[in-house]
Amino acid sequence: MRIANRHFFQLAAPCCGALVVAAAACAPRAPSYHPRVRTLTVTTVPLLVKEQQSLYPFLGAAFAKGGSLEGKEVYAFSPSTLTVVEGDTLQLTLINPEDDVHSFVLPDFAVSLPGNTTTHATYVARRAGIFSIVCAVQAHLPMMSGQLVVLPASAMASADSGGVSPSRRP
Ligand SMILES: [Cu+2]
Repeated sequence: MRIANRHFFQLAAPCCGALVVAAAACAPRAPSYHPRVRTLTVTTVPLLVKEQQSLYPFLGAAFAKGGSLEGKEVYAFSPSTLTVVEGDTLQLTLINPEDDVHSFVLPDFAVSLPGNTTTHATYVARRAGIFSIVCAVQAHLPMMSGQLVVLPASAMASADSGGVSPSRRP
Protein backbone atom coordinates (compact mmCIF):
# COMPACT_ATOMS: atom_id res chain seq x y z
CA MET A 1 0.00 0.00 0.00
CA ARG A 2 2.75 2.44 0.94
CA ILE A 3 4.63 1.54 -2.17
CA ALA A 4 1.54 2.13 -4.29
CA ASN A 5 1.01 5.56 -2.74
CA ARG A 6 4.60 6.53 -3.27
CA HIS A 7 4.31 5.58 -6.90
CA PHE A 8 1.08 7.56 -7.19
CA PHE A 9 2.70 10.73 -5.90
CA GLN A 10 5.79 10.20 -7.99
CA LEU A 11 3.58 9.96 -11.03
CA ALA A 12 1.07 12.64 -10.00
CA ALA A 13 3.47 15.41 -8.94
CA PRO A 14 4.81 16.19 -12.43
CA CYS A 15 1.28 16.08 -13.81
CA CYS A 16 -0.05 18.53 -11.18
CA GLY A 17 2.73 20.93 -12.02
CA ALA A 18 1.82 20.70 -15.65
CA LEU A 19 -1.83 21.29 -14.78
CA VAL A 20 -1.01 24.43 -12.79
CA VAL A 21 0.99 25.81 -15.70
CA ALA A 22 -1.77 24.91 -18.14
CA ALA A 23 -4.44 26.52 -15.92
CA ALA A 24 -2.43 29.74 -15.65
CA ALA A 25 -2.05 29.87 -19.41
CA CYS A 26 -5.77 29.33 -19.99
CA ALA A 27 -7.04 31.72 -17.25
CA PRO A 28 -8.73 34.80 -18.70
CA ARG A 29 -6.46 37.81 -18.53
CA ALA A 30 -7.74 40.80 -16.56
CA PRO A 31 -8.90 43.46 -19.00
CA SER A 32 -6.57 46.41 -19.16
CA TYR A 33 -7.38 50.06 -19.73
CA HIS A 34 -5.94 51.68 -22.83
CA PRO A 35 -5.06 55.32 -22.07
CA ARG A 36 -6.79 57.85 -24.27
CA VAL A 37 -6.26 61.36 -25.47
CA ARG A 38 -9.02 63.53 -24.04
CA THR A 39 -9.71 66.90 -25.59
CA LEU A 40 -10.95 69.38 -23.00
CA THR A 41 -11.80 73.07 -23.24
CA VAL A 42 -11.79 75.25 -20.13
CA THR A 43 -12.87 78.89 -20.12
CA THR A 44 -12.17 81.44 -17.40
CA VAL A 45 -15.44 83.12 -16.45
CA PRO A 46 -16.01 86.28 -14.38
CA LEU A 47 -18.68 85.79 -11.71
CA LEU A 48 -18.43 88.75 -9.32
CA VAL A 49 -15.91 91.28 -10.60
CA LYS A 50 -15.43 95.04 -10.33
CA GLU A 51 -16.75 95.67 -13.83
CA GLN A 52 -20.14 94.42 -12.62
CA GLN A 53 -20.64 96.97 -9.85
CA SER A 54 -23.24 98.92 -11.85
CA LEU A 55 -25.14 95.69 -12.48
CA TYR A 56 -24.93 94.45 -8.87
CA PRO A 57 -24.99 97.41 -6.45
CA PHE A 58 -24.13 95.15 -3.46
CA LEU A 59 -20.66 94.71 -4.97
CA GLY A 60 -19.76 98.27 -3.98
CA ALA A 61 -19.85 97.29 -0.31
CA ALA A 62 -18.33 93.87 -0.98
CA PHE A 63 -15.24 95.30 -2.71
CA ALA A 64 -14.84 98.21 -0.24
CA LYS A 65 -12.32 98.12 2.62
CA GLY A 66 -13.56 95.61 5.17
CA GLY A 67 -16.03 94.13 2.65
CA SER A 68 -16.40 90.42 2.03
CA LEU A 69 -14.49 90.68 -1.27
CA GLU A 70 -11.90 93.30 -0.31
CA GLY A 71 -8.87 92.76 -2.55
CA LYS A 72 -10.60 89.89 -4.35
CA GLU A 73 -12.65 89.14 -7.44
CA VAL A 74 -14.60 85.96 -8.09
CA TYR A 75 -13.80 84.02 -11.24
CA ALA A 76 -14.37 80.39 -12.16
CA PHE A 77 -13.04 77.75 -14.47
CA SER A 78 -15.80 76.39 -16.66
CA PRO A 79 -16.01 73.45 -16.29
CA SER A 80 -14.37 73.38 -12.86
CA THR A 81 -14.09 69.59 -12.57
CA LEU A 82 -12.23 67.54 -15.16
CA THR A 83 -12.42 63.75 -14.99
CA VAL A 84 -9.95 61.49 -16.77
CA VAL A 85 -8.29 58.12 -16.23
CA GLU A 86 -4.77 57.36 -15.07
CA GLY A 87 -2.46 57.40 -18.07
CA ASP A 88 -4.71 59.62 -20.19
CA THR A 89 -3.30 62.58 -22.08
CA LEU A 90 -5.26 65.82 -21.71
CA GLN A 91 -5.19 68.10 -24.70
CA LEU A 92 -6.28 71.33 -23.10
CA THR A 93 -7.66 74.41 -24.78
CA LEU A 94 -7.68 77.18 -22.18
CA ILE A 95 -9.69 80.26 -23.13
CA ASN A 96 -9.36 83.55 -21.29
CA PRO A 97 -11.83 85.87 -23.04
CA GLU A 98 -11.39 88.99 -20.90
CA ASP A 99 -8.52 91.29 -20.03
CA ASP A 100 -7.43 90.00 -16.61
CA VAL A 101 -4.51 87.57 -16.47
CA HIS A 102 -5.22 84.09 -15.09
CA SER A 103 -3.35 80.82 -14.76
CA PHE A 104 -4.19 77.14 -14.75
CA VAL A 105 -2.12 75.42 -12.09
CA LEU A 106 -1.95 71.78 -11.01
CA PRO A 107 0.53 70.44 -8.42
CA ASP A 108 3.02 69.58 -11.19
CA PHE A 109 1.89 71.79 -14.05
CA ALA A 110 1.30 75.50 -14.61
CA VAL A 111 0.15 77.54 -17.58
CA SER A 112 -0.18 81.32 -17.70
CA LEU A 113 -3.33 82.60 -19.38
CA PRO A 114 -2.85 86.16 -20.63
CA GLY A 115 -5.91 88.27 -21.29
CA ASN A 116 -7.92 87.66 -24.44
CA THR A 117 -5.97 84.58 -25.46
CA THR A 118 -6.50 80.92 -26.17
CA THR A 119 -3.72 78.69 -24.89
CA HIS A 120 -3.15 75.08 -25.88
CA ALA A 121 -1.37 72.74 -23.47
CA THR A 122 -0.84 69.01 -22.99
CA TYR A 123 -0.80 67.22 -19.67
CA VAL A 124 -0.40 63.51 -18.90
CA ALA A 125 -2.34 62.29 -15.87
CA ARG A 126 0.32 59.90 -14.56
CA ARG A 127 -1.27 58.93 -11.25
CA ALA A 128 -4.73 58.48 -9.85
CA GLY A 129 -6.14 60.93 -7.33
CA ILE A 130 -8.01 64.18 -6.90
CA PHE A 131 -5.84 67.21 -7.62
CA SER A 132 -6.58 70.89 -7.11
CA ILE A 133 -6.66 73.24 -10.06
CA VAL A 134 -6.15 76.87 -9.11
CA CYS A 135 -5.51 80.24 -10.63
CA ALA A 136 -2.37 81.52 -8.90
CA VAL A 137 -3.39 85.20 -9.08
CA GLN A 138 -3.71 86.13 -5.40
CA ALA A 139 -6.78 88.32 -5.96
CA HIS A 140 -8.57 85.28 -7.42
CA LEU A 141 -7.77 82.86 -4.59
CA PRO A 142 -9.27 80.81 -3.10
CA MET A 143 -12.37 81.15 -5.24
CA MET A 144 -10.94 80.45 -8.67
CA SER A 145 -10.32 76.74 -8.32
CA GLY A 146 -11.37 73.35 -9.54
CA GLN A 147 -10.44 69.70 -9.45
CA LEU A 148 -8.79 67.21 -11.73
CA VAL A 149 -10.20 63.78 -10.90
CA VAL A 150 -7.92 61.00 -12.18
CA LEU A 151 -9.62 57.61 -11.90
CA PRO A 152 -7.40 54.57 -11.35
CA ALA A 153 -6.89 52.61 -14.55
CA SER A 154 -7.82 49.40 -12.72
CA ALA A 155 -11.28 50.79 -11.97
CA MET A 156 -11.87 51.54 -15.63
CA ALA A 157 -10.50 48.34 -17.14
CA SER A 158 -13.77 46.40 -17.32
CA ALA A 159 -15.76 49.43 -18.47
CA ASP A 160 -13.23 50.10 -21.19
CA SER A 161 -13.20 46.52 -22.42
CA GLY A 162 -16.93 46.66 -23.13
CA GLY A 163 -16.73 49.71 -25.34
CA VAL A 164 -16.16 49.73 -29.05
CA SER A 165 -13.61 52.25 -30.13
CA PRO A 166 -13.76 53.62 -33.67
CA SER A 167 -10.63 51.66 -34.57
CA ARG A 168 -12.28 48.37 -33.54
CA ARG A 169 -15.37 48.86 -35.68
CA PRO A 170 -15.59 46.66 -38.75
CU1 LIG B 1 -7.53 84.10 -12.16
